[in-house]
Amino acid sequence: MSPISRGFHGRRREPAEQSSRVPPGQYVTQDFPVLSAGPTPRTALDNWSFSIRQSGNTSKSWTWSELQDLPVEDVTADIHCVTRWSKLDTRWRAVSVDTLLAQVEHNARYVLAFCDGGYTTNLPLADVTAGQAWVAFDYDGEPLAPEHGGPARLLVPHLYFWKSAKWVRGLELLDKDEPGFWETYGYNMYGDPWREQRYAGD
Ligand SMILES: Nc1nc2c(c(=O)[nH]1)N[C@H]1C(S)=C(S)[C@@H](COP(=O)(O)O)O[C@H]1N2
Ligand SMILES: [Mo]
Repeated sequence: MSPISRGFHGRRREPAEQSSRVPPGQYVTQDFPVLSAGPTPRTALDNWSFSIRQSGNTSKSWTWSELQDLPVEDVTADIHCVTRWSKLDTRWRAVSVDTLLAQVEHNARYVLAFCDGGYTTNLPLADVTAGQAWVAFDYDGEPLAPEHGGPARLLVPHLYFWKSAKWVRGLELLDKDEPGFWETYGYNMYGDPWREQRYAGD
C-alpha cells in the first residue's frame, strides 16, 4: 500500500493538467498577493457609479444598486500576474462587460479602464467583449475586499492581471489604443501571458 494516503493524493491536481494551465515563466500560488501602485481608495457605495464615456461625455452610468440589478454571472478563472504568480480557479460574481456595452451605441476599438485613485489600463474592445471580461464585486463568496479592488474591479483573466483594474469606475471608449498607467512605464500594450508579453517589445 502506498505510504501516501489516498485522500492526500486525490486532493492534488495532476501536474500535467496544472502545467498546461500555467503560462511560461509563472508559478502557482495559493496566496492572493496584493499589488497596488498607491493607497487603497474607499468610496462609499452611495457615491459609487460605473460609467461608460465617449469623447469626454458620459454615455451611460449605473449606480451601485443598478449594477446589482443587472444579470450576474459566476465566473471561475485562472489569473496571471506579471510578477510571475498565477492563481488557479479563482471564483467571482460579476456583471459581464457585454451586458454593460449592450446599453451603449458605439463603434470603438479600444477601451481605457479608469479607477478611483487614478489608475488606468488599456484594452482592445475585442478583449473585453464576447464573454472575456467582467466587473466583479464578489470574490470567493464574499464581497471583494478593498485591497483587492472592492467594491468592484475589472476582471480580464486571459491577460496579465494588471489589466484587471481595481476600484474600477468605468470604461472610456476610444478609436485608438492609448497607454494606461503601467503601459506608460514600459509594460506591454496588450499583455498576453501565453506569449509572455510583459514589457514593451515582448
Ligand atoms: N486601480 C488599480 N488596479 C490595479 C493595480 C493598481 O495598482 N491599481 N495593480 C494591478 C496589478 S499590477 C495587479 S497584478 C493586480 C493585483 O491585484 P490584487 O492586488 O488583487 O492581487 O491588480 C491590478 N489592478
Ligand atoms: Mo501585476
